[in-house]
Amino acid sequence: MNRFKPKLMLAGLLGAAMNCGIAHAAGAADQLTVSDAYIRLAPPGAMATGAYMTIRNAGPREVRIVKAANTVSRITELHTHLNEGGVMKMRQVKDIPVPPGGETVLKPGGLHVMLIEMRLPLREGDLVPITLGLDDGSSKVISVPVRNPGSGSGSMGGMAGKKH
Ligand SMILES: [Cu+2]
Repeated sequence: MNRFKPKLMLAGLLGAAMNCGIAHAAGAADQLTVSDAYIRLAPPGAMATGAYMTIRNAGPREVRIVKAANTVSRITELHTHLNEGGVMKMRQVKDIPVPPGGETVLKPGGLHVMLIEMRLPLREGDLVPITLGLDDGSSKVISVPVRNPGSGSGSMGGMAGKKH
């Protein structure tokens, strides 16, 4: 009953369009590389913070990130910032597309992964696994360091959050 039949395997290859998914664990995740990822160290007591990164897609078709999860917050959402009458507001988005042969940059003031309702306080240097769920059902796990935007030579300067 469990005997492996090479003939079946060949038939499977020929009928790949129908059998796709069986031995296809990684999928679009294989095409993505993530660099410059970090989680912004939020002030003590903050209920939420953002994760930022550059996502490159080496594949021939658009890949959409449709969900995210992580180990340190109860809720993980995909967000963007919109300028509404001069006021920057965060808005949840249903997906984040990464163009074929191109990249999408998640950065402060733009797209980001939102970590909401922290389970534990983050410390600078912590590594947080974040799982990105893709539109083909595959997923990619990345290890993201916590960084303090106020320390070092921050690229953004300014908005350090010191004003009330
Ligand atoms: Cu947000």
